Amino acid sequence: TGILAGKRGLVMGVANNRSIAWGIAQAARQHGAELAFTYQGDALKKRVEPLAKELDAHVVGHCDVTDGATIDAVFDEVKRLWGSIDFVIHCIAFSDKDELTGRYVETSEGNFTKSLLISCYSFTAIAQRAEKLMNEGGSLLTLTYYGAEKWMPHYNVMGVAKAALEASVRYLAADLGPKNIRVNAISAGPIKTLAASGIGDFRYILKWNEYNSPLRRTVTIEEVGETAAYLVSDMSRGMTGEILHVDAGYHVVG
Ligand code: 0WD
Repeated sequence: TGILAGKRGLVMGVANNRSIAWGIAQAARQHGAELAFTYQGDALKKRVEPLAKELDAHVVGHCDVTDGATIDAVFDEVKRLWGSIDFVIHCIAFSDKDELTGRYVETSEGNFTKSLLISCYSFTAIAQRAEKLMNEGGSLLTLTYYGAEKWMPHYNVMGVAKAALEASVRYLAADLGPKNIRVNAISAGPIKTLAASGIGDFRYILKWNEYNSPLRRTVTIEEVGETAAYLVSDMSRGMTGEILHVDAGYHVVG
């Protein structure tokens, strides 16, 4: 039972038990979904396997989104396992840490290209594979941040990548809508994760959100998870191309 009973979904981007992807996976499982996980490299495999076990989830293999063959491989494995898929959760982003501090204007061409490839194009690359396994419709979900809409200190090239990611949510929604495949994003408030620890002055950003957001606090991966469960469930079946803020309301004041 639950709003996701009978639904099967792939979760990409679990690094550890602080990952937003993990909060989403837990909520999706609580609401009845059957899950599969990918991991990036052997180091994360050791972390992802026990977490997957906790949720009776499958582990469908290594996926580094800079290598399209590994994306094909995990979707082939999903096809072999389930035949079709109902939702995909994309929680993947990257920038060289050295460029998440100081000025955006210093961004190198190499890091710009790599950041956009991993943080933005990968969602489209995944949509291409998912579409083939979503004959009954489906739901694709990605994670973004307010730095896409407004300048934020140190977010730099990630802000530019997230702006492109948000635009791609709209283009993908238009392309895939006729097949009843919905495409949405959650714009999450700052949460202390491995990826966030690479952003300069992150603790200050957390404090700033605590003092200034309407709810006077930051959000948790559980809260992002619950909203994600809704967005990949039929309860949100009339929504696509949407960027939903789960940020304690910060976007209305920031
Ligand atoms: O405050 C935050 N933490 C927010 C995060 C606020 C708003 C949005 N987000 C976004 C992030 O930008 C990202 O898109 O949420 C998503 C998930 O991030 P997270 O949960 O904050 O971070 P983390 O637990 O580190 O997971 C991101 C993972 C990687 O972990 P590490 O830290 O090892 O880079 O993205 C994956 C990887 O598992 N990843 C890749 N996966 C496949 N191929 C690749 C890649 N090339 N690069 C990174």
